[in-house]
Amino acid sequence: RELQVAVLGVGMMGADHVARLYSRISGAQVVAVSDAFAEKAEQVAATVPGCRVIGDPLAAIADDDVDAVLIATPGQFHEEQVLACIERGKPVLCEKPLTMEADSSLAVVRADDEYAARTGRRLVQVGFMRRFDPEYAELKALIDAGGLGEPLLVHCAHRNAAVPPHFTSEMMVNDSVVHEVDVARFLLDEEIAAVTVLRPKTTRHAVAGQSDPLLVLFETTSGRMVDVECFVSTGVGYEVRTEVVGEDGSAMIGLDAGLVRTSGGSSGAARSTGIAPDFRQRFGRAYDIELQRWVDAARRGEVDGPGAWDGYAAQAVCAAGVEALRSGQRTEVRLASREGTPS
Ligand code: ISE
Repeated sequence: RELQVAVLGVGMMGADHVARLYSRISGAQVVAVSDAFAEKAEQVAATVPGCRVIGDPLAAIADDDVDAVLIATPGQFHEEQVLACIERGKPVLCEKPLTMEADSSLAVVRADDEYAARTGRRLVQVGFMRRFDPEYAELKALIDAGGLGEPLLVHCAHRNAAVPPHFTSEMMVNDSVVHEVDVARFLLDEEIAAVTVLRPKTTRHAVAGQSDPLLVLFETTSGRMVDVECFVSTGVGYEVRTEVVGEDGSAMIGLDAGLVRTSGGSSGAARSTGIAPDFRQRFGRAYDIELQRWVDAARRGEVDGPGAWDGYAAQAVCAAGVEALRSGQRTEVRLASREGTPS
């Protein structure tokens, strides 16, 4: 039968996923939604025929009609909800963060391991959608085919037009740079061993009291380096660029070079391309591919994307990143042993 999905949390991301599952993903049906704001849940449920509102997210996970769960609730609820999915043996796609701290993420890794040891099947996928973006996938394939020779450096830019007033520099690390953490681990196929965070001169558009932009440096276990410019109040648009520099060449993605338009005017002729306003446009295709593959894999009893370990490793690097931001010092990442956790 089609995969019967419950979506927990139908704010911006969750509502976007409900619409996606309903209109663009095959083999799945949204049968239940849950949200702390009952009115919001009713509103979203009304857009999908046959979709029920189940107020209590744990009851939605336990419901007999629900085969799989997509979690898009605020991060502090993820731990309890993901663990409940594992307990019920239900595949779960959890938006990042997997949980709020590295320790609790490690507990999820161990629970998923324990389930896999018993049943031969894993359940947890983390919503690092960039891995499904066609440009990132092409870059990864190029690296894996040896097209750049040995990769040595990665340069990243991650810019947002604006962020809400509660968005702190810690959140820049935990919510924004976390994507580059996953990209670096994905592209280079190794762990990040140390993090340094520098605070360049701050824009006058920064959230009061915060450092924006930040420059973040990752060192991998084999000594490669990844620099990340994270700038969340550019006033421009959503710009995500990644350039990998190898021994035998370099490759860059994220130039937004879709449609190139020429125009005239009093200030002179120009050639321009568009810039996505936010991640829903820039990574729309990535989300579609991510969800289609999640649904297909769940129906086969598999996970086909970043798993619990990737969620844990990202949390461990971000924890070191927040420490580095506060201290100004190079900070080593504390990572547990991966015993019993195959890649
Ligand atoms: C948000 O949570 C994301 O995941 C976006 O990709 C990122 O660009 C943004 O800064 C975060 O707030």
